[in-house]
Amino acid sequence: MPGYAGLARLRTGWQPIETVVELRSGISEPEQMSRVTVYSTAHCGYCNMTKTKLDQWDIPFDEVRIDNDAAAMKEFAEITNGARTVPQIVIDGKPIGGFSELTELHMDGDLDELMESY
Ligand SMILES: N[C@@H](CCC(=O)N[C@@H](CS)C(=O)NCC(=O)O)C(=O)O
Repeated sequence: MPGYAGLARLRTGWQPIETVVELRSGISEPEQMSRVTVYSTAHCGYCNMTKTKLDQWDIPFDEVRIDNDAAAMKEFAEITNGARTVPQIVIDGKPIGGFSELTELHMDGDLDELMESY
């Protein structure tokens, strides 16, 4: 999945980042969004590993490409409280960290628990 700067991949396909900001603030239909969002850039190995793992675990996710796009960067900075690396993974609006934190959550069984709860 290549991904495009300034776009986010939602259930409805690749959308402008502004759509994500609107969805997150409740302006549009929240059901268009997955519970998991991966903030990524191009040529990021950890981002690719994250997406591969989520696919393997059958966890649907949206993807927001933050490179070369001010609106996407702003959204990223706000939701992750100024994280310095990608990927950053957000579940139900809560930032959980990067690839390492995601795999730790999975190994501890906490990711399954988190995804089962709603
Ligand atoms: N421990 C982090 C590592 C992520 C990481 O190093 N990402 C690279 C891109 S693949 C990055 O953001 N590098 C920029 C930097 O370190 O400033 C994780 O597990 O997500």
